[in-house]
Amino acid sequence: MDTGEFRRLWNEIEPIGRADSGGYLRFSWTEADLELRQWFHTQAKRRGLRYEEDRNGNLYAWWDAAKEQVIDPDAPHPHGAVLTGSHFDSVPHGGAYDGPLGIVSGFLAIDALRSAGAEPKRPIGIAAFTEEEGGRFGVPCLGSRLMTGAIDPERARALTDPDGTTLAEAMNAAGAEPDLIGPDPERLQRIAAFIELHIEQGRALDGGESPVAVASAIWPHGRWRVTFTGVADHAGTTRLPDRRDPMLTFAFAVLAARKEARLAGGVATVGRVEAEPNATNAIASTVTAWLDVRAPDEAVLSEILSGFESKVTERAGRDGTEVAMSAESESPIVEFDADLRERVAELLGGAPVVPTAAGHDAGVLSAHVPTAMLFVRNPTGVSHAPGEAASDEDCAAGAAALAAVLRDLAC
Ligand code: HGY
Ligand code: MN
Ligand code: MN
Ligand code: MN
Repeated sequence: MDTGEFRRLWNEIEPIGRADSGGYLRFSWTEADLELRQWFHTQAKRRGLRYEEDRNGNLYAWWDAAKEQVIDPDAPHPHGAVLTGSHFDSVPHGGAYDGPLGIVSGFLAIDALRSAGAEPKRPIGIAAFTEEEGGRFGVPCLGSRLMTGAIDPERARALTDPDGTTLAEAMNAAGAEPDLIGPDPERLQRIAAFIELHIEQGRALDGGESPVAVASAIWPHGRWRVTFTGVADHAGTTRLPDRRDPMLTFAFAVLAARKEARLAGGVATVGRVEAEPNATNAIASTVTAWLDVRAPDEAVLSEILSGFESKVTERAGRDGTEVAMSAESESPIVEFDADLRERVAELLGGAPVVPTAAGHDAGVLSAHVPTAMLFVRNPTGVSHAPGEAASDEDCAAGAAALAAVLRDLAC
């Protein structure tokens, strides 16, 4: 594939939602998201693809088969579509490629298949899933979780963004219908395979021969809200022994998370924190922090969590504070479909097969549909930050690899 083709399409979305930091503010149901949705619609129309929005705000562009044929009668969904795609939304000041690369590559792959005269025997679709990062409402992969029934729609509607706006309010303001959100088993039943192309989020491919890898697994992971409660008081006149300062327990907790993760062999991060009343000259009354923990297996994940909880609870006792922990989202380990993974890796000339510690809609869908992922080389290894990178050549190679996979599975 010509790198110019990639660049021309990429240039169309590159400015949307870009901040002065060089990173992106593309949160679901905001102006930037609506602009990206419109762009998706335009791309579908431009190619004569059938555009569709599902009950959960996920978008699709379908290249329907002239006459659907059963390719593999033993496959779980013999008449189903081959779906590709990813997400538009970003974390605050996230990179350009995380998500949108998979959607742009879907359109480029369909263009390449058409230029080559390929004809689908089953529908090929491109999806744009909503709120994959949980960057606005806290729960990652919200669009795919709703679709697969992995989250209660009532709970989803009530999720709030940092300004206190609920998902229901945000959808209403954007002209969408929050009353309709929820499981969509019939749609899921019509998908035979899902292939998500994504920027690689570490340096697994840097310095190697291949610009593209195939995913083997996703580490189990989750997000927990940790609330530290103490007593607000004067920063000058309150004697140290009289304080019940939740900031102290919080500080200990950040170090404990790191230590437990290091000892057990996983990773833990506190990347977001809010303090009340948030005054320089007052001891805080409450500190709320969000803990992100990931590990190569479920046993290591629970070891980190239980170690963290017991150390922090013990420390809270000494600080005269209270600590409460609640899971906001949990994502079990994902082992991608072995047959599909081998088929894809072989088709791509023995592409490297690597695990990842990042979550994806592909992970959520993999519990229902044979799923595979392609990763495009990232020379900086940075992600969820403006330094995320990929060369145009590697992006074009990724789209060509995706085209080969779609052709193999659907044509
Ligand atoms: O891995 C993540 O943080 C998100 O689910 N993409
Ligand atoms: Mn991400
Ligand atoms: Mn992503
Ligand atoms: Mn005063």
